[in-house]
Amino acid sequence: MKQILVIIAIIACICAAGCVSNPYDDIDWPLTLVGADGTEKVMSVSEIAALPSVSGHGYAVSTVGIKYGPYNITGVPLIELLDQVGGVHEGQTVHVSAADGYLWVFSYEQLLGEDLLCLDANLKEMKTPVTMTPILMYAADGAPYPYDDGGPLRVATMTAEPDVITEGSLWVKWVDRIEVHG
Ligand SMILES: Nc1nc2c(c(=O)[nH]1)N[C@H]1C(S)=C(S)[C@@H](COP(=O)(O)O)O[C@H]1N2
Ligand SMILES: [Mo]
Repeated sequence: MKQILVIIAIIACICAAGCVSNPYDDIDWPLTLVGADGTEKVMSVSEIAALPSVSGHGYAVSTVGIKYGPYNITGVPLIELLDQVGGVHEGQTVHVSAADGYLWVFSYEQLLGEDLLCLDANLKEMKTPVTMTPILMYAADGAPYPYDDGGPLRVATMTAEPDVITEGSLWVKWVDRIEVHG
């Protein structure tokens, strides 16, 4: 009798493990990374979600007013993601693009969080710079970032402190290619 219970318990564990699926496994969205020397690496959303991640505040203003957030956002810092293809160094730029043709170019300094515009609640430029990190976001408020909002992969400028509003134009939607130039 005991042996039967043990066998049932083992089968139950195997089934439970198979049922706890990763929400990113089903997302078919290949991202191509291109290094400065032309090295290409294609990554899936679940591979990106398995890299060391950071979380913080995400809040942005679009051309039509404040639109994003405040969210609690999660992603991989762009500077760390690009270590997959040889890294980014001083003097190089990073081109982030999407299938609709949108392209945003970040300088090396911006990837380190410098030279990025930050606004206060009244949309006035903040004189004291805050810590800002450009990330490739894949989750907001604990859930995969939805396609209709620009997911599954969107650039976001994450801040450590709340109530800092960043520029929506940097929040590239539907990111499918990131290239290091120079
Ligand atoms: N792929 C893509 N990302 C994009 C844009 C775009 O046209 N295409 N517009 C940018 C600009 S200028 C702003 S203000 C915000 C607007 O996002 P929304 O269209 O979701 O309001 O997304 C940014 N990211
Ligand atoms: Mo915009």
